[in-house]
Amino acid sequence: MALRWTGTLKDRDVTDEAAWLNRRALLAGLSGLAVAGATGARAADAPELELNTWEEITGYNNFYEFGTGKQDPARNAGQLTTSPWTVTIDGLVDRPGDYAFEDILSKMTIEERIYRFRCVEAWSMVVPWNGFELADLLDLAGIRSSARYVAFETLLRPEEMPGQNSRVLDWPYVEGLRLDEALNPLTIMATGLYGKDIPNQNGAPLRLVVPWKYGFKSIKSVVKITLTDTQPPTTWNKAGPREYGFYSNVNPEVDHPRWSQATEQRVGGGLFARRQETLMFNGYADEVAGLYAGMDLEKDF
Ligand SMILES: Nc1nc2c(c(=O)[nH]1)N[C@H]1C(S)=C(S)[C@@H](COP(=O)(O)O)O[C@H]1N2
Ligand SMILES: [Mo]
Repeated sequence: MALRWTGTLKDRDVTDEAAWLNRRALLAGLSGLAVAGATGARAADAPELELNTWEEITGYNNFYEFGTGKQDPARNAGQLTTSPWTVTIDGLVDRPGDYAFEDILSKMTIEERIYRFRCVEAWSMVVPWNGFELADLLDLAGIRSSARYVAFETLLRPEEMPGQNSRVLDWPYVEGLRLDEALNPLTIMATGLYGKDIPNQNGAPLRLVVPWKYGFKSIKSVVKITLTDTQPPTTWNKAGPREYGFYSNVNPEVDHPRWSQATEQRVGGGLFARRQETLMFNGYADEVAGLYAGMDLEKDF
């Protein structure tokens, strides 16, 4: 793909946002390049995704470890120490162990992925992530044939994450995917935004991004990944099992018990901007609908 970066991000690859946007504008003019990915996902029919700005993406966040307000993460996450950082990969893998973030980076291919992002609260953005496929990281550890699910865990460090001193959620934040969801090429671990290192409020130094699921599945600041044979518990499902299912696929036809999921408000669209229609699987049905063939998506919400 024309928009692909190979190798890890070096200083020389980091451009300022303005230069980056100019490059994008140029490439967008070439048509069909707006969504770059291993699968060439949606390249033909979604060329006009309009990126949210750096300020929007890094100034309006959910990261309850730093407070429940949308501006709290940007205000409070600066104190988080993200280096050194280790990701423990264990469970049903051939090479369990502690993987240093820098070692992981040196082995991964960093790509740009422009994805729609849809929070269960019915706001949305379009985000230019940099990162690598989760499948490549799991390959490092060697997936055993008995593995069926992948469990993720966020850092637990209340000294630096003030929200963890409140009982608003069960800490550490945990999430999970079925193995085939985890291995889908759309599923990435993001390490950057707009070609820069991912800011703390967005989940530094690495966070999951699963673009066809509600945002809370995309767990931030991951320190542990465990391959299992049983469905792992997930934080929002524990907090409200009737409201937040394990799958949490974006679905305009299955409402949240307290609000409609048929439409969404784009962040930054302005107070009077029209709401836009929410797309099945957040617009990625061609790539992922097959994962759920035969399932009742109202029951397995
Ligand atoms: N560890 C952790 N991960 C998290 C959250 C959180 O509170 N803690 N919030 C989730 C929710 S609800 C959303 S919508 C996204 C927000 O990601 P963003 O701030 O990068 O837009 O992060 C998800 N990942
Ligand atoms: Mo969310």
